[in-house]
Amino acid sequence: SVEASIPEPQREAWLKHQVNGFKDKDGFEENVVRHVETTLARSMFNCDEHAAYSACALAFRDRLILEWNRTQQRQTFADSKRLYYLSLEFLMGRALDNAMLNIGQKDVAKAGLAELGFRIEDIIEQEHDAALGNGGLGRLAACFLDSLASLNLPAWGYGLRYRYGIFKQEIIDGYQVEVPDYWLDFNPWEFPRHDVTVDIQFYGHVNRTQGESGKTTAHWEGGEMVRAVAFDVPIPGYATTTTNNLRLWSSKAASGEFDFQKFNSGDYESSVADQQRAETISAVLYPNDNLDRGKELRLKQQYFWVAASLYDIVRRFKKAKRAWSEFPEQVAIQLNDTHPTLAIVELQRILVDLEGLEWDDAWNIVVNTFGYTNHTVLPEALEKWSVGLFQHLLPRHLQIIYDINLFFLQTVERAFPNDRELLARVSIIEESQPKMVRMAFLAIVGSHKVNGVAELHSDLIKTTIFKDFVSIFGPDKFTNVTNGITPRRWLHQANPRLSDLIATKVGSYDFLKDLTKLNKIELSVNDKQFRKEWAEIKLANKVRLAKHIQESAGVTVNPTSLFDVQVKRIHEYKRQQLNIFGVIHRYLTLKAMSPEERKKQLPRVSIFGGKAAPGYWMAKQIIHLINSVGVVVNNDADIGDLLKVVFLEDYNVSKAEIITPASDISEHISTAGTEASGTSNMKFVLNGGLIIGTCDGANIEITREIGENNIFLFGNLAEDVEDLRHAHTYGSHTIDPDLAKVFATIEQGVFGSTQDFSGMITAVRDHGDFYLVSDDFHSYIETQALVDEAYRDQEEWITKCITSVSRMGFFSSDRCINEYAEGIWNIEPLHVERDAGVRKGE
Ligand code: B1H
Ligand code: IMP
Repeated sequence: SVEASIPEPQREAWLKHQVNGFKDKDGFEENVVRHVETTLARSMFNCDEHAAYSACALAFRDRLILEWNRTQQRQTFADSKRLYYLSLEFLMGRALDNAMLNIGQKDVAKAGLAELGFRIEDIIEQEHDAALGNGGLGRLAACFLDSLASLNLPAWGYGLRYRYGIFKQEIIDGYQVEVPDYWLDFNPWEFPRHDVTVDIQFYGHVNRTQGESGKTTAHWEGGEMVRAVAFDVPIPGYATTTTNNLRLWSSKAASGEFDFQKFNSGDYESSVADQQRAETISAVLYPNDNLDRGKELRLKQQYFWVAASLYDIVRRFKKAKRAWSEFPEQVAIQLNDTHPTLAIVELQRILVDLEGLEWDDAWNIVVNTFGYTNHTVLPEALEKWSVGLFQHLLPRHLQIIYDINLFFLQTVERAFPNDRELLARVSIIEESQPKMVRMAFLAIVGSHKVNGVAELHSDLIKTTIFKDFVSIFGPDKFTNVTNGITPRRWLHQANPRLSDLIATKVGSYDFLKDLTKLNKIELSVNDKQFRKEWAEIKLANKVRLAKHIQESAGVTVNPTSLFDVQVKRIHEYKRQQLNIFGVIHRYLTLKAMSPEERKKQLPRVSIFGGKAAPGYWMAKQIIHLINSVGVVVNNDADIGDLLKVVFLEDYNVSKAEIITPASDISEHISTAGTEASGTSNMKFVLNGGLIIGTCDGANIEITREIGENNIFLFGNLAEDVEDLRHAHTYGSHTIDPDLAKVFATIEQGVFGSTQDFSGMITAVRDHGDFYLVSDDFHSYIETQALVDEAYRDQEEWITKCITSVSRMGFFSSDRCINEYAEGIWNIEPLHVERDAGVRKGE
């Protein structure tokens, strides 16, 4: 048994004093009061809501860590294969509500807090979001952790513990202003492991020695060391005791002789400066979504995190004293985009340089261990690092990359003799000025599976950016795993009333574990009472959002208007500019009507939200235009409630939990072929909203599942984009006449300074309209008119919503994780039942 790993003489004492978490309301209250009075050193006389939150979180943390320990012990004991998910981003949001719901103790906490004088909603609101991510990629990683634990899969996440997460966005005079997000003041959800540290080397040089056998070994020497310290975040599964681990690394100075000498020689300041320099590595999340800027510090972050994680993974593997050849049977490592691609090189280095394996044996292990997920085809997001920077920062890794490339190109040459162009196209080293390392190519060569994140995207990578690699490795290396979302957070937690209503029809909450069970509600689509409650819940969610809009943006909106929502990172490819141009068109149309005619129009609230990367000028212009249009439209007496334009500041996970359940229609309108998947599209439909979108990413599969009648598709298709762009550049590009009127209005200064918005207009009119805004404008406007028409028929609209929700089962991240587990990782669930030992493979 697990207990047998405690030495016999001490076992009794340890087992006798085993701690258990609270079991009921009384136990919960006792825990909270104890934490208030001892851990927080407060009393009932000065326990404010934040202290109550802290104590409540600590009470839950105690429970989590006990289950965490049991899970880890059993996983260690069972010695089964584990998955390690390497991601530079984990956009977790708040933890308390999620922990209460997953453990199944929210009612207990609610009652307990009430007796202590607090409303649970107010307590939940106290928590600062854990925002260690930019957008979809980071949130996907968070959904995956929830599913991995809920499915009892042995898995760890590895990431960086940024001191500053994604910046807080303030809107001042219509402009985005970035404010640092210092979130670690009080974080009860992490456990510092000051005993789990790894020293990470940078810079230096490579020496070679020759052993007796004549074999040469490379030694990476000199340079500087930075220490990685582990912080563990417990991840509770839903309705299971499995509690997995997210290990985040924090950087600090490695106490070396060097520092000590400086210190002794009186150079105190510079020794402190070294300290700060080391801490800089994990100081801040790079705030770019779908953009690679090639900064040295970013490469340092990547190596620091990857090297610490691999050290930890290899250490754990070595504990079981197995042969190295068994490594891929014990360890699966998934690369969340190319950000952790150095892990491939680092594992090869560990095996060859430190463990003395032959190159080919090591390489076999490496390739069978790694899987790589591609999340984007946008050229500006594909990572490349200059050879010079590599040489400087990671000299040994550069050599290994060159060797990997050499052996790879040799196999290509054998299979496709005399095709020099092919060799140049697929080389991991781009022969440009300066030479660059192409990280995606390295990731493909070093992994056994490469996947895209939605069907269209997976097809596109096979036919465009990775086409040659399909010929080289064959099509089986490439696969699709369509993204998913966790229904625990995105339905049960964000929309509890809808979840409860669904449960009455499904007969239980089983749909939260098997989302395909949602299909049972389709039987009730004509049930009057059910429809009435459905509509009431949507309205209540809209009232709640209207209140939030009033408080945060100072705009009064009528909750019975159609709520039209586009919330996501601001990016030209996501086309918020198309949306706001459409809003201006609507405004002009309303203005041109007679008062009588206006009265017949359907009131709409256009809600925007999202952050622009701080250096992304065009994205910031888009935010400014949205706000400027809002000022004019919202104060136009002719318009009244017919149109309101709102920009919600600081869109994040906890705000998404308020916004998502309140939408009638949401916009997923990227230029076809640019949005790899999108995941908010799934969240909106799951919450009973419809979507307007292009034939892009997961929209296509959503359409297939819910039916064409339940979605508003428009615009050009991915297959036509290239020709259209070509025509813009080499043929004539006539702007859609309605769009031209919108431009003219902006240029007249109706929304303020014309200069501010000129870039957005010229991009479309004069610079080739790369994102096809004009090409899709007419179709967009027409389709928005269809949305109005459909919304007028509320009965039919509700039917569409219920039908859509009932068919969303496919988009659970549980389905998605099961596909990875079977098709890529080859891992199995490990049931954790307290006091009942381990059951494998159920
Ligand atoms: C996605 C990114 C991304 N794709 C580079 N790529 C980054 C690229 O910091 N960087 O350098 C950060 C993020 N993010 C998104 O991934 C896609 O755009 C979405 O379509 C997709 O749904 C999501 C999850 O797969
Ligand atoms: P690691 O795998 O050494 O990083 O340990 C992670 C966690 O697994 C520990 O904190 C323990 O909870 C558990 N664990 C590690 N080694 C053992 C063991 O020998 N027996 C039981 N549990 C273990």
